[in-house]
Amino acid sequence: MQRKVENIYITRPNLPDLDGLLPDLRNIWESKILSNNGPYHQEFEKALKGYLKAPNIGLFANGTLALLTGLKVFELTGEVITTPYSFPATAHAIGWNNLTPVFVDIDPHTFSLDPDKIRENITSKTSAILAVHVYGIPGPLEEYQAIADECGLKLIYDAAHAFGVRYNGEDITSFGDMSMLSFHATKLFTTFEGGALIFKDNLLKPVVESLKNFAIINEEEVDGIGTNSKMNEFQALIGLRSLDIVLDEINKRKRIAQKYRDLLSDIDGIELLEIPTNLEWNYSYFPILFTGAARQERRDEVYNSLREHNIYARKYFYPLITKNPFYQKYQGSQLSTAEDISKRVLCLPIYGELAEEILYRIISISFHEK
Ligand code: T4K
Repeated sequence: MQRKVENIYITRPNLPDLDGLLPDLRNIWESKILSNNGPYHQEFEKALKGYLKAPNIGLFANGTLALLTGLKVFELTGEVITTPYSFPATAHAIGWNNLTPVFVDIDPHTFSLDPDKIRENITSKTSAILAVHVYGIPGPLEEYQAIADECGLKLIYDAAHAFGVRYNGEDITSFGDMSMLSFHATKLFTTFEGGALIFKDNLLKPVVESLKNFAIINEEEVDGIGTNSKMNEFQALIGLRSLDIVLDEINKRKRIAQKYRDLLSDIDGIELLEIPTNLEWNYSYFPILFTGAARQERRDEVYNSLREHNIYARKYFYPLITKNPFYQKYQGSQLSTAEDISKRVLCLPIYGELAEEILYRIISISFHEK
């Protein structure tokens, strides 16, 4: 009989113990409170606020709706400078607000917006910068803030990949005017689907809460065009219990990342990410970059060989958002660095339960088999 080959994915969710959840699930069933700021929502919001040391938090059904609402809160107009090297949700959040995305090039080391390119693309219509902490690694935060301050722009971070990352000892969500976290199934910290906005200005809290609840003020009044993007009680329960297990997951991933680094250290034709020393990273992704003349061909060859062995590495982020016909016309200027990186990047599987023997298999299939 043929042995069934296990599929290996880019990631697997880290879930709290099912039996431990049963009493809380029973509570939900018995209370019949399933949504609309119920007790688990309130408890998770409080616990997450403490965990991130955040001044204000709004919980959402998913990261995309959180970001879309986050942009809406600031009543932005005109153009928003952003990156082509991200998941389409980043750009979609701009479009859903009837704003124009202006895609500018990235820095080759951080994969985040190049500050010089931001400056070059600011016009009288620019109202905000939407930067992404790609793979949980931030760009030059101080420089972004200086540009925003000088030009009177809002600075918003898509921190979908950056749960638990600390920069100079501060949680990454404490920078800029607002940050969005994603708690999707593929994220380090998951509530199945889910997301959050973290922001400093206390005055924005009621606006965020209202916009995610149809902009309802009371039973008879609505104050604007809201959405329904509330996190439900089940998601909040999973989030609450997952706070206890996320650090263990980060530590397991750290060991896996170190093992990958050891195994890849003497392999020609690839580059690894440099993690700044002032960053406590979350190991959310493990990207490698292929170098040399045939770098894209080599990247695709490795991607395909792994697939033949049921190992599903991912080309995050290829193609660039601007390669999709709808977004092509919004390219601010040359995107040569972003294009180059997207053609030679491959994210290898990383998650706490990934066995060491699989790592050896991945490296062997990718670099030692012809
Ligand atoms: N901004 C950025 C920078 C983002 O990366 C994202 C999302 C967002 C904003 C939006 O946040 P959310 O609205 O999603 O909260 C995945 C995710 O769907 C997406 O959330 C994520 N970024 C993006 C980077 O990756 P796909 O299409 O690549 O996912 P999929 O379904 O192919 O899943 C990848 C692998 O993960 C699967 O092969 C197996 C594993 N997996 C996946 C799911 C859904 C599981 O083990 N269990 C699961 O339930 O987009």
